[in-house]
Amino acid sequence: MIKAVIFDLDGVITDTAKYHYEAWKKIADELGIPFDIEYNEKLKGVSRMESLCLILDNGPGRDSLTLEEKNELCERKNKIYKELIGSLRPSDVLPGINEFISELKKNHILIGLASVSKNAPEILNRLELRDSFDYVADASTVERSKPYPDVFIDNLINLGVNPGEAIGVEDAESGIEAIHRAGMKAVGIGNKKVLKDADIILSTSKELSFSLLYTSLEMTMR
Ligand code: B16
Ligand code: MG
Repeated sequence: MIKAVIFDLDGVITDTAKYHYEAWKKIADELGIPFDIEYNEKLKGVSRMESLCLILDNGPGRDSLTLEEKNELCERKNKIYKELIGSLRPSDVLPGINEFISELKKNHILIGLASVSKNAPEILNRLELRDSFDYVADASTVERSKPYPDVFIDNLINLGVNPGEAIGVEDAESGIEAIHRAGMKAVGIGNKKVLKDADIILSTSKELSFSLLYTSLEMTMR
């Protein structure tokens, strides 16, 4: 039986994934390291520092800079990113998300948020969405980023549901792995090749509906 739906933030609730990419692209260009949208898929859902290390892996390697230099680049990326999210407003919630959340509430389904971003609280405030979630797990409640399952497990514990009663919604390969490692079913939104391991793959958030989850996943859940 479905009792909870746990959402990723960046790239599912709002399109901040494109801002992460834009900010990292500036840093990669400065460093003279090749970086494109395809390589960016690896960065989705992983922590800020690990994102930088993945970019360095495509160039001189993650050990080519000192920790101090890496921290400085991470801070600079975050400054660029914060400028980009500064104009976020409620109309930037992706299509179909508000309707899907209302439908879940009508069906008494608990709603969680699983983001590893330190900027998650600010984004939720800007979107005026904080009160829509029964529980929010972010970088302040868990340390390890996706593909570790921690951010989803933290939700399960605080929402009081079993993994077999919850569904995770993600746009990142690392996020689908994290959902499965938490023992939950996964809905992927976006690139079918990248999200191939998800239990259901949708092209856009507009396609999300409770009846779709119910008919496609309920029978397979404990
Ligand atoms: P920050 P999510 C993740 O958020 C992003 O997908 C990932 O690109 C980013 O590096 C990570 O948060 C850390 O974000 O630099 O803002 O702390 O997808 O888990 O909502
Ligand atoms: Mg995401």
